[in-house]
Amino acid sequence: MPSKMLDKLVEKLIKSEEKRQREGLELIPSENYVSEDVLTANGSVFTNKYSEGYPGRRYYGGQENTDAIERLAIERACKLFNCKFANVQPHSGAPANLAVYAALLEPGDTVLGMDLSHGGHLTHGHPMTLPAKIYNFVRYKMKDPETGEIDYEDLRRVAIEKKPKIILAGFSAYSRTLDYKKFVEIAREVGAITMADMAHIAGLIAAGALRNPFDDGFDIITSTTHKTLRGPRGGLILTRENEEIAKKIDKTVFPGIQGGPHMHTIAGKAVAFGEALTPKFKKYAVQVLKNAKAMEEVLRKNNIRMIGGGTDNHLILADVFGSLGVTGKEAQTVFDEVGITLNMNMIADDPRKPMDPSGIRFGTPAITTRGFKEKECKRVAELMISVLKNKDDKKLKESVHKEIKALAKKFPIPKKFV
Ligand code: DSN
Repeated sequence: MPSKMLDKLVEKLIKSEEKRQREGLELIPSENYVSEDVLTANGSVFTNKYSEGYPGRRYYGGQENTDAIERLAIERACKLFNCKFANVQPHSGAPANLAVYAALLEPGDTVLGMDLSHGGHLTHGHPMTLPAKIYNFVRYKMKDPETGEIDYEDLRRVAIEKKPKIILAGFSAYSRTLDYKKFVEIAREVGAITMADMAHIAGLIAAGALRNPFDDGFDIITSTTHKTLRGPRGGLILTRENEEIAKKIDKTVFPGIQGGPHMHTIAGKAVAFGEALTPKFKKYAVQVLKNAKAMEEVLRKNNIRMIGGGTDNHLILADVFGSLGVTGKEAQTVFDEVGITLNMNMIADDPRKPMDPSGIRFGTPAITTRGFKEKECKRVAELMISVLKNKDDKKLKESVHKEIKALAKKFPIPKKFV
């Protein structure tokens, strides 16, 4: 931010948020820190520009720089994810998913997605959302929450019975690996399009640390750009090779559901995609996975139940109520007190309510950006367990908070990523 702002009220809040981020540990698995270059691009004069349309086909003049920046973002996105087409205009993940549904479905058509209580996302058909009012969402689940394996037999049975137009793989609270090949086989059997919402793991896929659904034949990937991908808040739609699908998606993003693209965000995306193409980012992604495994080990040793039995990615979903009698909300609150931010979360078939569920969800993308390795992650997991076991012990919480602050100071949020 500029050293001095005229609006002192807003300046104060920005500074206070900077301090919160600097002094605390961010364990929300969908959050991360961006580089100074991404911040600069995102806060640049591109915010002043209207660019309705696509590069070379805009409805306003003065597009020589916006065209170049959007082309660069598209080219880098295609290179990162090994695909032919990218739409970098979605404002975030929800409009990206809506655009795919609207481009490829008629009202009433069926989508087969992961059950929300088993890790799926709101935009995959939660009854409160607009897509659920327009389309018919049906579900698949885990076979067994203790292993996290998807019940592929049931998925196939439902696909044959309900004839979905889209089969959707993707999640926001699932810690295991999906068998993309099985999804593609089933989709081909019933004539469905395959869509992967990889918002959480996009950076890990881009870096080659996790499997790319396109390599197994998926048609479409949607994502946000601000989680493991470490870009500005935004969305992204990728099409592997089918130009007809890509054209329908472009038309649906604009003018279908969005107006002018946010060119400052697209500039930030271009920077982040460039950073993700570097060898340093590959190392980062591998470390995110190692760090999550290190935390998993500590939880296992302490008999904390993890949904899916552990993690193959960046996140852990722990049943703190079942394991320790502490509710998700109580855990989130007590962690706030000691400078650890994470979120309460429903677990599979949770008997409790969304505003005070049985679980907590946490992950390693942001602390890995700070430079944490397995040793520090194990220590954080140990501290977390001691806080959960002694949540009313003021002295213990004070000492944990002190240690968390010291760790945050030792590993400052970096400014340059390449
Ligand atoms: N809100 C995001 C998350 O935390 O997973 C998903 O959109």
